[in-house]
Amino acid sequence: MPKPLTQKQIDTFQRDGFLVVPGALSADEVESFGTAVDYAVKQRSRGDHRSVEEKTIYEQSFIQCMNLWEDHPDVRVATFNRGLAEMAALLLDTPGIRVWHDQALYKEPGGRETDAHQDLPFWPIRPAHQVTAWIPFQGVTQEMGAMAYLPGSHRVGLKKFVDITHLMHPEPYPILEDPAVAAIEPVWVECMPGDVVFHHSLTVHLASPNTTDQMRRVFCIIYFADGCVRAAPWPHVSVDRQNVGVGEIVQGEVTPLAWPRAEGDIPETPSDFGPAVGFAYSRKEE
Ligand SMILES: O=C(O)CCC(=O)C(=O)O
Repeated sequence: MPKPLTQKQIDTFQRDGFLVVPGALSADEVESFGTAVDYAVKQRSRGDHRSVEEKTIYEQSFIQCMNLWEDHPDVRVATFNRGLAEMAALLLDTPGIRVWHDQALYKEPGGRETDAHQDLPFWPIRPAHQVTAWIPFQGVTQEMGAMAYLPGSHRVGLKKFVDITHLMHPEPYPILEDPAVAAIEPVWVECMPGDVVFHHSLTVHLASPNTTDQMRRVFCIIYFADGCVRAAPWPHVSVDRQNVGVGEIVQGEVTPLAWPRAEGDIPETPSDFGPAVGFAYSRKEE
């Protein structure tokens, strides 16, 4: 089977810390994955009738619904899509890839920007072998909440926590002004349906506000190289739910292998999924 990425694309990702893959998904996949994620987001956010202005600063950036694969079998087909998982393996140059978690990031009309940040400081995992597939279900322009990336910022030795929730620090660390990256111009990426944008867990990235009257529908799959270990004791569902101790390999049914995986072999819902876990993933229960 031919590889889904060229060596040039892999080299670009390793140099820049992000890669746009035009037409990574077919029109049918965009349609069916989008319909499945729309439904799942609707289910998870049922009962939440707040306007954007009534939400917290973080919630104004997007409606975030994590681990939709667990309770929505139609989404599972997207999360464990073999083509995307193989791309992630090639980009991280590793034989095995697991899913850390998936998430919908739906930026509402009037939604604010996504503050510039790196992902890895949010996750207790090491080494820095993670990549996110950012999957838009419609074209995304800068008016709608396009992403921008600081090329090469994953290679400058920067690892700074930016509190994009604004809960601990009302003014999050201005990472764009950090001397390690201040000279790097952000590259804005507008995409078409079917495009998938991959970014490394240390790449500094941000997204513009949504000034249109349409929802920016985006789904993300976060992958990590099989063999990564838990880095720290602070809580995170992807390690706590499967009792991974500090220094232990992150593995189990909450973070299943996505590549290699046989065609049609899709993981089951983790055995601990139930009201307690489901509630944590729901924005509001009816
Ligand atoms: O989609 C966005 O607005 C932000 C996405 C992001 O930060 C991520 O995928 O790591």
